[in-house]
Amino acid sequence: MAQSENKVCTVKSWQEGPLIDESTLQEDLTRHFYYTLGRDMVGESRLYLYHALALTIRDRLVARCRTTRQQRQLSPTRQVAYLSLEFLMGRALGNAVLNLDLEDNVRHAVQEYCTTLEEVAEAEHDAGLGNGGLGRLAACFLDSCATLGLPVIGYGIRYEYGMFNQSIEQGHQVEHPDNWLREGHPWEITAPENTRRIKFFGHVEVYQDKHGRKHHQWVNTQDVLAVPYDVPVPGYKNEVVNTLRLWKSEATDEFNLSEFNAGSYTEAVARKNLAEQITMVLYPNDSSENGKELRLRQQYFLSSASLQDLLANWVAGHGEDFSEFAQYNVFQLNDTHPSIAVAELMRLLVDEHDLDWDAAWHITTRTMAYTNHTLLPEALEKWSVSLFSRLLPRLLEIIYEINARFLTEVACQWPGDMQKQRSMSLIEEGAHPQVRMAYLAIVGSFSVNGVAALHTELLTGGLFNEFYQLWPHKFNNKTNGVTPRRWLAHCNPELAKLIGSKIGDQWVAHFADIEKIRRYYDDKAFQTQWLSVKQHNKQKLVDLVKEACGVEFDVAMMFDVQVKRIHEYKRQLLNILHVIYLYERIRKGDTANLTPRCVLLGGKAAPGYFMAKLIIKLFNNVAEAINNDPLAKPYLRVAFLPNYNVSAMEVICPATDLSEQISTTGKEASGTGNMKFMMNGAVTIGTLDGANIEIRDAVGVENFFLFGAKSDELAAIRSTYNPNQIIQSNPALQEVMELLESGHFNLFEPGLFQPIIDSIRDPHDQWLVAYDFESYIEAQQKVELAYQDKEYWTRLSILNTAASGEFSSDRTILQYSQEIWQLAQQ
Ligand code: 26V
Repeated sequence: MAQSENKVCTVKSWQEGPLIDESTLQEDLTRHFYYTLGRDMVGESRLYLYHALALTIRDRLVARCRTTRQQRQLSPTRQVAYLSLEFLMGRALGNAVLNLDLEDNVRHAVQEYCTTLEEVAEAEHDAGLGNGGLGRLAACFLDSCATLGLPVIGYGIRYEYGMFNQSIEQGHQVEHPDNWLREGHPWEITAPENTRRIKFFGHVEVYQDKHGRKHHQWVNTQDVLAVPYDVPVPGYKNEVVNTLRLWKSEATDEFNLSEFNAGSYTEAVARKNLAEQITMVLYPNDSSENGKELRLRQQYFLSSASLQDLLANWVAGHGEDFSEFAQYNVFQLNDTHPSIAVAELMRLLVDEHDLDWDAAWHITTRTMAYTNHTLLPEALEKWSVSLFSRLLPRLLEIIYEINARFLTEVACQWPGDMQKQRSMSLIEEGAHPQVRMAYLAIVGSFSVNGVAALHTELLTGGLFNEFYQLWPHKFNNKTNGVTPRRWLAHCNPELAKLIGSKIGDQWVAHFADIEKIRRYYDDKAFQTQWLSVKQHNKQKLVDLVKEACGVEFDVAMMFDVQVKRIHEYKRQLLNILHVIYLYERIRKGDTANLTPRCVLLGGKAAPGYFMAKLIIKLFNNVAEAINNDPLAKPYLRVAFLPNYNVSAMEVICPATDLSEQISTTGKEASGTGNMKFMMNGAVTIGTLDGANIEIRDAVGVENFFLFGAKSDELAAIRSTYNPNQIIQSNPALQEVMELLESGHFNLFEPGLFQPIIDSIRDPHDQWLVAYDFESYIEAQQKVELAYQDKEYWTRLSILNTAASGEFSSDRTILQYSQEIWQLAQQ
């Protein structure tokens, strides 16, 4: 043996690592700029300075991440893996600077480069690894878990291309790829030593061991590697840094080599592409994408890699003894997207770790917890049995076995009721049988939760009622929340400072404290300051709208905003009808009581969603007509902000006066934009849907502009719904429809909006646009009056922020922690 191999390694341990604190920040920035990145011109692009600063901050995150890990290893407790196909993180720099309390140092350091923190931060691409609410919720949850010091690790996919970028051309949405990694992603650190191997295709062989026990071997598979990239998640001023582990797919080496040696170079390269395809692109939330094989591959890839990761860690610490595994691990499934994890955990425990079925099922059903995020039938995932049997043959066998045992339980509960067995089966029968993923998630989990009170009621009373009857104890509600760090402290620093001047800064980490600001809602001087902050924020949005849309907004007018994914149930169409109604009034000279307003709409339509795209086009055509009409200018300005994303919302929500939350009752599971607006002092006009109900209760019914049908009236309304009659009997709506139908907004494109007109007039219109029009207009008129009284409106605004305490994701996560995860109190 060589001499050197006997030597004890004397490399410094982590405790003795180089000094990393505020005092060395300036030096580190310079070092990264000059040496890591090899730059020397101070005037060089902001991008390099951003990278140097990100690396400087990352050093500090890495140090804390290590300490966090070390401390947890010293006293192990139960930990949570949050499994999600989406993490909509947005930008990381500003958030890290805030949470590490480095703002003053960083501002000082970048001054040397003749620029500002804000300018440098603009160089960062949004990490847009999510569609909307569900993905952003996962990001807010990670922030809250780290802030509360909870041992929670996020597991997701490192998509090469995130949510598509949207531009507007001739009023139409055009999609562009989001190549967010092109200029590098300085926050991530890869851990190739933790690479996992994922199986696809192949077949299952059964053999008996010498004790007569049956074993299943999934063989002849085509394997793909999962390589982890770790992104640090800092808690707010508490030294904790958690991890978000994102998996990238890569081809295995031997796979390439064997084909290569057989002379099939091109085939080998093609297969490499196939493997790398898995994490290439985030699927848009689009029912036309349902059933796509690549999406199922992504789901299994994430689930298998993450579970293998956790099991490998367990085995490293405990060997093959899984008796205490369930005591130390929880898996939270973010919707059904990772629900194949239920079957995969069974496979890993039974096939790869030799547990018997019952022991494995005991562990699975004590570690899995499922969150539902939608009641829309088209969003409930089903996968064809034939696809499953080809792509994941062993998983299908396991699902059948779970189902057989489950149906025995159903038969015990409802003896002789075959219909029950059919309706609750994990397999939907028919010409093309399907696996019902939500049912798999429910059967395999100890907890099933909805995301707002009404949503959970509708789940237990409707969609999942049979399961609720069988296992009422599994079901619970966890009303969503958003992180007050990003959605108030970071995005609205002026308001944060004003709040701080009155009630101190405790609220940033203890958001229930925000209620203390209520004391000042009648204080004139405070109101003046509040209003002045709002005006500043509005000016920033004016600049953004001018630059992005070429439309002049005016801070003196009311800012009326609806930003969210474009979907019929969210009823951007109702908003447009109101805009047309206002325009009609202006054209008729009926402007006596009209409050001047700027209407802003933003959001992406799924690329295959025809109606959503047509709604964008209609809004843009209406905007064009209004903005070019000098009559309208003093009263109404209308703009569609292209490419709505997390960073845009950081400018939009602090500047908004009126928050539009106008979905058809029963359709929006919770909503979270509603909470961001509320925190920033916007007043809501909304239906009794999702978390709007709780928002209205919190702020007081007199401080919320309610309209629309109630959820318990819907069945009766739908059964006799006659939109044409409603239109006929409502002169305002009649005029709006006439203007729309006259082709006024599509002079050169006859018939363009016919599908929209037809949908409003359709007695089967699920979204009840015509039904709610009248009450919407009435509520808008109340808004106008309220806004005209500046003092009254400012009071409303203060009251909204003051009442937003319960919509912090810290509250939500504490509830998950205590009621589902049962984590030790930190
Ligand atoms: C479905 C699909 C199907 C095709 C492939 C891609 C894809 C991606 C996502 C989805 C389901 C999305 C469900 C969802 O986003 N729900 C939203 O969750 C928010 C957080 O709980 C909630 O505030 C919103 O009300 C709810 O719509």
